[in-house]
Amino acid sequence: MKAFAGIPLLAMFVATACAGHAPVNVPPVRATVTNDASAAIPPPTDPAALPAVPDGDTVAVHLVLLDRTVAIAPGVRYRAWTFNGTVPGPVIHARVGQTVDVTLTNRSAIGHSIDFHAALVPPNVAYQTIAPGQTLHFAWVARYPGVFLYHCSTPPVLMHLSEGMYGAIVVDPERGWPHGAMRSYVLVQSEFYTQAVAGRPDLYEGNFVKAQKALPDYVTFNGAAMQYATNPLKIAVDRPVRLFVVNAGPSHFSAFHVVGTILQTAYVGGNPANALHGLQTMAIAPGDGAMLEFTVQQAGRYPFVTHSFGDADLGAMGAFVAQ
Ligand SMILES: [Cu+2]
Repeated sequence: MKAFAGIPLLAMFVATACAGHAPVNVPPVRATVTNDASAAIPPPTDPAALPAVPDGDTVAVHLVLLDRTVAIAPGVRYRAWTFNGTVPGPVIHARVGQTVDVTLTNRSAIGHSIDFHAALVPPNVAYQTIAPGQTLHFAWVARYPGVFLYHCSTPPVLMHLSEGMYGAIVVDPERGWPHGAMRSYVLVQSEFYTQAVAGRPDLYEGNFVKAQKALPDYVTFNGAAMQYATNPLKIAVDRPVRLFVVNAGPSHFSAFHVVGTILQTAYVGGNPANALHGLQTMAIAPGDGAMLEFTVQQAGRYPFVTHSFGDADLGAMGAFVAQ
């Protein structure tokens, strides 16, 4: 060891073992809980739009847990548990190397939590359940690029997911995506398991037995059945399109397919290291995401579906219109 005099053996081992992986000097994640729920509710955002990555080293994420009635299909209102009042919750956008500074405030009726699939943290510290009236704060550093799910992980997780507690977090590679900037859309696929609220013909609530059997009444993109079949997303001829797709489940796989085109590049997990080429359909597991690129050569209407067609029939169907 004489040649390495002055370098502690353990530090050498750690540096060698971790080469090419997560950095060695990661500070421990600490969480604080305060008895204060006075935080303002951030305004709703377009669920299909990817917001800009904030400048600087820190992405401040403010999420307020709220019980809200949301529209999940035409004429169907659903009593949901939400992040910031919408299902899915807001799209979060960060870049590798940035610190994601999370403030979670519980203004709902029961305990909830948040689990970021993009984070490397001890779940018992960061993903702890907070009671109504409390605020949780913790921060983590984005280490891996990709398209990730975030969700409430309070037991039973199946119930909190089926009630609507999920969203997408996109982490850009440090030097941006391969193939440069493109028109982008975010799509979160998810299932709803419902039963009518007694005496309220247009109002529904969750049905846990249906959720356990994975027999949904609706399967949606961005929380509302068929919404993009009615109001298609605009794309342009000969201009590449980038989709950030998250499957929130809770239980069904997505077989994501755009009719009339081929996915030129598909990135498993949304990580540029996991590139596939020339796909007809991308399999996206519950709790996973993908980044997909395609280009159309002619004006027209290009439907997108999950090719698990039972689920498409329940609402997981939309369209792009190219001009
Ligand atoms: Cu919850």
